[in-house]
Amino acid sequence: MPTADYRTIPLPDYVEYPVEEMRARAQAFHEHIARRHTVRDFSPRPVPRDIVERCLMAAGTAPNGANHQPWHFAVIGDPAMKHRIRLAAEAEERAFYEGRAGEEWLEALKPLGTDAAKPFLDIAPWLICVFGQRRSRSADGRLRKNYYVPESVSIATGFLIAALHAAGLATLTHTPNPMGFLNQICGRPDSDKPYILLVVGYPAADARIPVHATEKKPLDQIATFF
Ligand code: IYR
Repeated sequence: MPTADYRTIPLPDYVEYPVEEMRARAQAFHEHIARRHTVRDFSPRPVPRDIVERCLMAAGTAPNGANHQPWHFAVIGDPAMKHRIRLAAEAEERAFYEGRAGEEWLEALKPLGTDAAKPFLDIAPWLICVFGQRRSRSADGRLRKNYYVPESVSIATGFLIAALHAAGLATLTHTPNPMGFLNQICGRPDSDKPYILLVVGYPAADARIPVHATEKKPLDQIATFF
C-alpha cells in the first residue's frame, strides 16, 4: 500500500550499453581493479584533501540498510593524531603478535610478512577510520536504530577503496584488534563501532607487495552458476 512516506521518481541516470560494450567495460573494470594492491610501504607525499573528500562522497552512495547510511568516516591528516593512533595500534599489535593471535593465525600471516611495527600510520598522509553507527540521527534529528550495519559499512568501504584506487591512490585496510582506542582519539560515541582503519596515500617509490597477495582464486573456485 502506498503511504505518504513513499514517493518515487523515474530512474534518473541509468545508462544502458550495447552488449559488446558491456563486455568490454566489464573487462576494463576487472583489469582496473586487479591493479589495486594492498600496500604497506607509503610515501609521505601529501594528497589534496578534496580528492579524499570526493572519494568519501562516492562511498556515501553505497547501498545500505533502510538508507540510514550508518557510517562515519573520521579522516585524519593531523600528524599528532596519526602518531597517537600509531602508538595505540602498535600496543595492540604487540599483544596480538606476542600471543593473543594464537599459533594458527600467526601461521596464516607468515606469507604477508606483517609484524607489530606500523610506521605507515605516521607516514601516510591520510588515515580514514571507518565507523559503523548502531544508532544515528535522521535528517529531521530523530535518533534511530540502524540495520545491517556491518554489511552497509563493508559495502561503503569497498566503494571507498575502489574510488581511491580510481583516483590513483594506494590503500591498506588495517584492522588493529581491538580498535576501541579509535573512539577516544576520534571523539566518536560508544554507539559508533570502528570497523577498519584505511591508510591512504602514494605508495613509496620502493614499495613491495607479498607474492601471496597476488594469488587470486580462479572463477570456478569463487562462483557457482545454476
Ligand atoms: N591486524 C594485524 C594482523 C593482521 C591480520 C590479518 I587477518 C591480516 O590480513 C593482516 C594483518 C596487522 O595489521 O598486522
